[in-house]
Amino acid sequence: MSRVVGGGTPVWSGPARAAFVRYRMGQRVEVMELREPNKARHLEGIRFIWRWQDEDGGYRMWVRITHRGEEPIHVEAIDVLTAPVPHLGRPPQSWSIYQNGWQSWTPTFARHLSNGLHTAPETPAYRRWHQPHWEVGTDQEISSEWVTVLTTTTGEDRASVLVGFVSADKQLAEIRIRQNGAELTARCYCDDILVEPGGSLASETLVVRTGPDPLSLLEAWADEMATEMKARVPTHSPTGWCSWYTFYGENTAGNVLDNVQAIDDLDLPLNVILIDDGYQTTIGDWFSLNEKRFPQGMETVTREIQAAGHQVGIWTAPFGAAEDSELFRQHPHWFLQDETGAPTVGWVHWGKPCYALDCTHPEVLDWLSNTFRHLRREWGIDFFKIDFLFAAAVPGRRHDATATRAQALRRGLRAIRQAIGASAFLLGCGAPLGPCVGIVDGMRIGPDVDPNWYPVWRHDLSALSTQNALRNVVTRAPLHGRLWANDPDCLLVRQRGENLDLVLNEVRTLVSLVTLSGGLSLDSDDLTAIDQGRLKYLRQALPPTGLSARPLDLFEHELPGLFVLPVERDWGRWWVAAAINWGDRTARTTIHTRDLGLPSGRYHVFHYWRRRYLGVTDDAVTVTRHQPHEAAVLLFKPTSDRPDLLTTTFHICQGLAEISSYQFGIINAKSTVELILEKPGRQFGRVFFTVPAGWQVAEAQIDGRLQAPVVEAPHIVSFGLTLEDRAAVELAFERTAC
Ligand code: 9PG
Repeated sequence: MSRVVGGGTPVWSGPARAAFVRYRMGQRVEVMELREPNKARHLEGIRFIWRWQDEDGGYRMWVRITHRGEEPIHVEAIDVLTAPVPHLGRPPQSWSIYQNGWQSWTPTFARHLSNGLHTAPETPAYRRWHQPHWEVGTDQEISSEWVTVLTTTTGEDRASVLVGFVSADKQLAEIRIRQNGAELTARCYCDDILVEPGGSLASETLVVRTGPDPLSLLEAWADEMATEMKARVPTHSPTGWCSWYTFYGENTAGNVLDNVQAIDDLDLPLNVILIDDGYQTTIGDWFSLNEKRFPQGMETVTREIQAAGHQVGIWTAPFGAAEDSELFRQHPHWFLQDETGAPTVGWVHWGKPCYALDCTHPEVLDWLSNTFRHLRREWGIDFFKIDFLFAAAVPGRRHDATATRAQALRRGLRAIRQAIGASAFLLGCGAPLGPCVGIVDGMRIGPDVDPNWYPVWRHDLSALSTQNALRNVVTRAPLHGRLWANDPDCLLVRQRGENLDLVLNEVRTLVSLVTLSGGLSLDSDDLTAIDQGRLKYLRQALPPTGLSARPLDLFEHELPGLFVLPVERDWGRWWVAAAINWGDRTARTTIHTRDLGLPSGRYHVFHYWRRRYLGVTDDAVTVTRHQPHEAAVLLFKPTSDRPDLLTTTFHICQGLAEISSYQFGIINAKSTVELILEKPGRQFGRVFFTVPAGWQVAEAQIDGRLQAPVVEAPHIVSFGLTLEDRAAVELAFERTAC
């Protein structure tokens, strides 16, 4: 059987592990079994080889088929590895398993085996949206797309194993776990593609890695996939405004331009103006505008947005066409077909069936090129949100019988990327994750946010709801900055009322987790009517830092409660930790510094949203009255024996985004701290300083004007200031007379 040696590599020997290739020759189904690595087997002129490389801390493997026979074959699937699950030293009941969803909106979490199987709604519509193999019917296996990590619960002897594909451009691939955790299969779906004599086929590349910490394994896997797939990671996470979550498809040119005006009046650092779903007459006819809403055409609108200094973004769902579209009427042969030859429904868009385009058809690729070239050149679009991408990868009969669904999707994506050029930003949405790596710049990683915390009209983990959106923001955080920039979906900060049912704590949680995740930062409020008291939350989220927090208890809780951003600057080191109360009751939450990954030592603790200094700890801190759905954002900063900056309230990351310069000086009994804060717009906030025993503030100047400190607690002072683009804070401290 298999075992993990000293937390090291699993040892599989003899018949315990194998690879399988399932294919069809005529009507005959064959299963080729490969038990010996690196040794070819031949059958009817077809050569099969299971490549296997031992690597430091694991393995790398793939299967290759070379067809030198006479008769064409159809390949159904390649199991790159079937093996007993490695022993992790503890019984399977105590394991937790990462289950990655298929596409952007599919729920993702780590679940304990003892909690049973997570079951998603078994409706045909759900399966079509969220499961890559929706025709196969229900099964009782755990499946995780492209990658999984299995781990024992925390402890000294924690052992974890990652099984994951590091390439994803050839087949859709997943890891399946059967028999209560006893056996696993890493499978590449070849979709019955045709391999002609003379042809060949390779599976995706699988790695197996072991180590103590499951989160680090997942991060390292994402790094490896990024290298293998040449991921595009933008240097800065985009900011912007999106029309969807206020106007919901009823957005007019007037709404959009009024919001552009409001953004400029309020001096908000929101760059991209994203015109979401609703400007077009129907899915597929992207140049046929809804005349009531966009009477002057799109070019006038985009020109005005650009004249105001913004980039223009547009939403499309490029791989489908509604049944009432001209595209479908004129080109019925451009669509995927089912066995009866009828067009395949990709998805149902707000009640309207949309057929799935066949991205292996050259005319479809030409149409995609022309469409996106026009959007880029004539409309002047810089930012493309391409949605419902899974439609290109639904099962169906394709023009090119040698292309898998993953390849079809990738051909469609590549046509779009080539048409818009490397400088435009491409955001995937409703997208099967793997095949998008290397082509998109950004990726929606969760279900839609919503004016409601819990789903209102469909109760499952993929339904529109802020809680569902935030689950994936946290559980898919390891992908950010590695495979692309994560899009956590939009910020909503408007006041509670008709258009928003979130209470203040829930708004703060949305803003906190989105900001700590470091990805795209798009607001979707009607900014022409925004309350000043709410605008401040948006300002504290901007700009995005680009750095993501880590879900430290990802493998302990399906809804992780500790999302921690470690920060290191040449002038200091601190941690911003969101402790999330997902429950519906007020709680008392104790957080141990060792669970945050802090080196042992003494730390100042600051409660960001309550603006309260909680004192010094070398062990734990307790959040009393931790409200339902509240993310308590806590700063941990090492204590020091000299006066120092503690924090600022201008940004949730507390110094990472807004401090552009920090100078410290010490001469004899005097020390000075000089800070420059920089942030667009006008905002009020405070800066906090620690003043250790033996020191006192001698003089403080804000933008050259003397200001007296406010004593917040023993050894903690603060200064209030209005930051308008830039502010200078200069402090002199002196020794107290003993
Ligand atoms: C526009 C929207 C927004 C949003 C996208 C996508 O029917 N549904 O369940 C459903 C779910 C999500 C959804 C649309 C429909 O959202 O994620 O940001 O662009 O399309 O239609």
